[in-house]
Amino acid sequence: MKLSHYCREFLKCVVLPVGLAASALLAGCGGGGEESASSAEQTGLSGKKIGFAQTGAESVWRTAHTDSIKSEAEKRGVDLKFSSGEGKQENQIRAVRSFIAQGVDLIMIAPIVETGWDPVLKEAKRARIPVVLLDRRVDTTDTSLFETFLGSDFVEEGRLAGQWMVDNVKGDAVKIVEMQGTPGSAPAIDRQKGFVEVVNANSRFQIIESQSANFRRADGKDLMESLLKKHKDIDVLYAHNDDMAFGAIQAIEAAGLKPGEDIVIISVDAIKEAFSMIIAGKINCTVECSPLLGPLAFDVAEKILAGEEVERKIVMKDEVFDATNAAANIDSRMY
Ligand code: GYE
Repeated sequence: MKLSHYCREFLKCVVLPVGLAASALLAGCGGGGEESASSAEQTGLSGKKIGFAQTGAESVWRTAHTDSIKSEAEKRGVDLKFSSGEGKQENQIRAVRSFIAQGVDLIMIAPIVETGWDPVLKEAKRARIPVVLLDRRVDTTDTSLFETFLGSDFVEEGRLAGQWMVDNVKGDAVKIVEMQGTPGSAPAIDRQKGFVEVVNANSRFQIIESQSANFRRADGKDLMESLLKKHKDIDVLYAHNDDMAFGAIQAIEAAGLKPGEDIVIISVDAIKEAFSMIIAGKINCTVECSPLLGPLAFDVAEKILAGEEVERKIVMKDEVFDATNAAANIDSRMY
């Protein structure tokens, strides 16, 4: 019964067309302003201490993710202890230890990289503090160290990006440069994996270079500058997030080339600015990854603290945007 109730909420939130997904997350899953604040089901977290160890503020996506968690915590009267890791795992681990020392009721972590979490997760388990993994997963053999993972399927995002390319980019010897996210992070590893899977199955395509620009706009610009110097014949840029693609676009334009025409640009996140870029013809495709995890994250936290069972993995449904649907969806983008 508990589970099926949860599944209903989950379906409302997740298995919806993307244009509606963000509003469904907010309206359908208990993020709905005054109504949610006053409904009995939403008061369970009032006064609870929840620690959230965020990665940092590397991208527009990340800022939207932070805002979603903070605003939802406020709506529900949660005493949120927020910590930004500023791009460093050691800062995140220190934050988790301090949450444990403060005796929080639950800990949320958006783990910057996949490995190296076991010791601190064991400390949380010993202190009987449940852990929810938000957005990025960890690499551990002991899955009892966290209650659930809530986020997107990054391998599938990589596949969607690759499939869009196969369906839309013509030519027999298409040369691709890949701009990876933070080394060792789940989205960088998985977005590469899914994309490479599709490329390897299509002999028309070849990845000629793959380097990290850390999910950051400035790094994307620098990396693209050096790639343009090195390769005169880049056909496609696949960037693991929109911010890096925006930086790359500046470098492409500075080199006298037309982004979106001379070089096809495919990225991930689907932030509002990427929709404008698609409409302007500078980005060809962006694969969605929703940062609006706050309402669902606190629904899950509430259930865990009430002793209810939750799904071990809660996966958001992502869609693909390009010139065929960007204009129709830009106004409903919330980030
Ligand atoms: O794509 C990127 C951010 O983990 C899904 O992190 C997230 C990624 C997102 O910095 O913009």
